[in-house]
Amino acid sequence: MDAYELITRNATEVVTDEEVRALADDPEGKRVYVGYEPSGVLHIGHMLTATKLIDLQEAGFEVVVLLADVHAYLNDKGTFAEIRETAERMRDQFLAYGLDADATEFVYGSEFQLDEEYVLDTHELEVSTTLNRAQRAMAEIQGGDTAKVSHLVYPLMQALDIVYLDLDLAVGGLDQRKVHMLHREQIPAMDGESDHAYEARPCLHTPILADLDTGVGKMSSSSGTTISMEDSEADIAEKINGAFCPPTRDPESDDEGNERENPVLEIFEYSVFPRFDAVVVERPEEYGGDLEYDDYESLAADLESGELHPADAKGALADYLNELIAPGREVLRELDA
Ligand code: IYR
Repeated sequence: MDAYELITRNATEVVTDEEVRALADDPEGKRVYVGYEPSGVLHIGHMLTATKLIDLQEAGFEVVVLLADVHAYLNDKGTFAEIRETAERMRDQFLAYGLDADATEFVYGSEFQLDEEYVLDTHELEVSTTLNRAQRAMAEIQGGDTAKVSHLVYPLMQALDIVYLDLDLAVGGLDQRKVHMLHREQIPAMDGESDHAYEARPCLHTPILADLDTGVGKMSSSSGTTISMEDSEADIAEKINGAFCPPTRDPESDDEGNERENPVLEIFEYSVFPRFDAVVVERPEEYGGDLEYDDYESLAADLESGELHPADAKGALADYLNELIAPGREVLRELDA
């Protein structure tokens, strides 16, 4: 796979394609990042963007993981001391998941976001951004029902992070899109206090997984079922077994199954196939024997045609996910020992 394919596979969108093509031409020394509000334990949403970071490392980029402690504080995720403690638990889990330790830089937001220049730049953005715009940028990120002043400062700081970390590409789930658009519009108009370049950077957005149990709406770490590094092999099997994964879908029918997403297929596509050369679905001889898939499309086609039964697909998915999660589970066990 060439660099452009590695960058864009499974990406919902890149902004702009032209800028990303230029990056793909020369990844050497270029910096890409994802920022995470520290939560202590990685869940499958973190793993999806981490898979993209692994793609980018394979393409030759330097990866920065921002442990966004100040942002988590602004989003009411606990006291600052609590957040710092949970952040420390995340680094080793990312490495256990497969990020290359030699090509990954972990940065805490508080290492630079409390510096005078950064704070003054935040204030400059506060002056130039309307309340309405900042609030809209936060719609899909904000925790809690009522917007606080902190929720308006949050996206402005995130827009600035891309400048202060000298990044060449900002990566995030599709829920980060409006913050990235704010970055692209507001940053080039800044006077700016620092020596960093106040230029808009390209952005890449990964899909958001559908709700595991229903396929309706988005999977969330705060409600519904999610899969995390803490899950045992049995937990994973049970959760995947209960996931929404309809058998064959008749494209002519308008039954509600056609309007739902299939989270089992999504996890195969975004988290499993990028990490394995092939997926083997084990079946007893009497049911046709093992099936082997070199790519996501052939597995999805077999599920659609009925050749692959949902129960067999789920069994295989649980096994592959467990293989991806097992090293992180071990890290958590050691941290808690
Ligand atoms: N908004 C992210 C956290 C975050 C991401 C980046 I990229 C930053 O520069 C700062 C914060 C979230 O929703 O988790």
